[in-house]
Amino acid sequence: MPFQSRYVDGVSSSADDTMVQLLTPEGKFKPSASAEEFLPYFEKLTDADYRKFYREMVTVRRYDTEATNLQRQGQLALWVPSHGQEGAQVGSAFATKDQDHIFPAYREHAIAHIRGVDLINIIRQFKGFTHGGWNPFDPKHKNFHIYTLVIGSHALHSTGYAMGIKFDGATNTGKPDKDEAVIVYFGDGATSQGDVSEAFVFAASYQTPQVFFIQNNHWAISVPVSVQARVPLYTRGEGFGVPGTQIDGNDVFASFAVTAKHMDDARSGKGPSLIEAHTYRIGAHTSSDDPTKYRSDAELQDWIKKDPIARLETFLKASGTEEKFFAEVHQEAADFAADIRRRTVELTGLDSSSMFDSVYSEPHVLMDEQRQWLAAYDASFEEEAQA
Ligand SMILES: Cc1ncc(C[n+]2csc(CCOP(=O)(O)OP(=O)(O)O)c2C)c(N)n1
Ligand SMILES: [Mg+2]
Repeated sequence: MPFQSRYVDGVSSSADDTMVQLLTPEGKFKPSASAEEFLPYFEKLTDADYRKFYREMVTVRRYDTEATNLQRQGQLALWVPSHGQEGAQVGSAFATKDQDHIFPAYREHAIAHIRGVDLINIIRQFKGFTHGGWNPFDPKHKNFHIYTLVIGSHALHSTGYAMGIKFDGATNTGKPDKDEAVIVYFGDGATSQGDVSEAFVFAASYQTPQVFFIQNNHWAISVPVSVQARVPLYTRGEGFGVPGTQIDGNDVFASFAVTAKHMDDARSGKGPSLIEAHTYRIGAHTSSDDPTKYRSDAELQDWIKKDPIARLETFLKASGTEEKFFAEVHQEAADFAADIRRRTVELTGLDSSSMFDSVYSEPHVLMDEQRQWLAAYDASFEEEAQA
């Protein structure tokens, strides 16, 4: 008899009853039984932290809308929207410490912002005006590594980096404020890549200080998660020796509390672990995709009801936050987006010879030859024009 997929409805499912949730989709604070071990982390948060989470989610969603519009207006070659995934991203990013290293895929705009990366850098990338990196070309500015579009490959990079941290003795030193760990973000589809399985093997063998954070947004372009996985993804690591927790990824509190504990465990020598955050990509896969071709409106509407921002807003209002706060946050977000728009239009491209600059860390004879060849080639057009 074929093994029955536990992603039951063939398209999206659903969560196990072990899923950790603190804030219900209706915005009620009602921790699930499975949340108990994570509650001490939530209890460290203050009202100011709740508002900070809200501000970040609203700001990055507004930024994402602006970037989508800029792409449609011909300013960007491509855009990868993050709309809907702000709860998973904001909660987990606030659970990292400055000394931790983050390995993103390509949709982690909120995480970049929380780490202090100026978001014009992401725009620059999707405008094709960089060879990678941030501020403007540093591949690990704020310990936020480069966006990686080769699906799953950065799982191996992150595990290699975490092995390095361990060999350097920079983790589990007994000084929690100094101990380093790694967190790597990838999607449900990426779990089908061999690189991710290999990363699990090495992480378990070397007991690396790291967390694998899967944003299960239920689709890998047009392929549903039920095709990628016959078992819930949080159990995918078990056979490798990488234990996992499943969370409601649209619950920013669950994302914070669970990631904080997993990262603390990683920093204190308890080895690698995995988090599967159930969330949903509300927009298209990228600006080149049309999701109406493969998913139903009913499914989309169902997930819109679970929106991470709306539920925190309900919670904040019920706990006495004044209207003025929400109005201010939305105004700030609009100003932020307007500033991004202005700076996007002002960005200038790179000189084509810059492609040779970052291939090797030191001058290289082959790069010099190719640079000269390109210069002569470019000059030949000028000669042609004058002839
Ligand atoms: C190695 C590789 N194969 C295929 C692709 C094409 N591709 C780009 S995104 C994507 C789907 C990824 O889905 P998932 O990991 O769930 O991440 P999501 O985009 O949903 O956040 C694919 C197949 C690629 N970029 N790299
Ligand atoms: Mg996906």
